Amino acid sequence: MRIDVITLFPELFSAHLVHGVTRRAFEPGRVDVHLWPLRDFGDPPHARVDDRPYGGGPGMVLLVEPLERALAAVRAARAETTPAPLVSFSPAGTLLRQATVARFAAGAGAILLCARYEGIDQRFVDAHVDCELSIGDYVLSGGELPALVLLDALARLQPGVLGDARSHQQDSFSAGLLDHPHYSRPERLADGTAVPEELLSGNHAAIDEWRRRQALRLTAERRPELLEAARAEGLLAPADEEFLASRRRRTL
Ligand code: 4GY
Repeated sequence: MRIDVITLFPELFSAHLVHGVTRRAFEPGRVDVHLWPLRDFGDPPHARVDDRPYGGGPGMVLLVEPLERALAAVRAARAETTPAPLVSFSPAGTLLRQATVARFAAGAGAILLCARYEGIDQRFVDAHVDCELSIGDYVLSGGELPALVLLDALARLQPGVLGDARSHQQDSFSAGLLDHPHYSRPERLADGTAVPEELLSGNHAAIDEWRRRQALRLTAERRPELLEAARAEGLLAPADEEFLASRRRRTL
């Protein structure tokens, strides 16, 4: 898959592309990331990409024409049959969820537009942006971090990127539930706190059951709306419902 990124700060991406387990996703033949410095498409003589907002007020707005030149260059370089979606990031976008990430991972790629300042001239958004995404209810100073969030979530879904194919079938959300807690050595800390005994039994069925129940418990406690969605999607087995019902009886 090919991802093109239009940004005023391409250097913000390089560390992420070369470090960590996700680095392998960005090796040849996997997620092919192309960075397009928006400044290269700015208006002469000083490569201007922004100007003051009509109506007044603080800050600057990204200009339509540099954005259209950058987009045309990207579209030409992609030589697409079906045009990739142009994605921008703002708190006004649709909340990014694992299901959306999975849809992107199954597709042929995207063009990510990272805004800065007060945002993009709305005429460019209306004419060209296919999808606005939000990564949460807080205000950032640019679209680069949200683009990196999407890239990271996409990277770890690429076949062969996580060492063990099971690790993303079992993680949060793929089962519609939060992940169970994890423990490693030592079995007992200096202060006496121990690893749950179910995990030390060597009985894989008992371990799986304990982990499933922990995932159900954590999701019920922290994110009841996710549990409701998992139920509506038919992701809860009769044994899950029995466990949840027994917990409800205990807490009454
Ligand atoms: N939250 N989720 C977010 C954001 C800031 C456009 C420049 C967010 O996705 N993006 O806070 N973006 C951007 C918005 C102008 C600053």
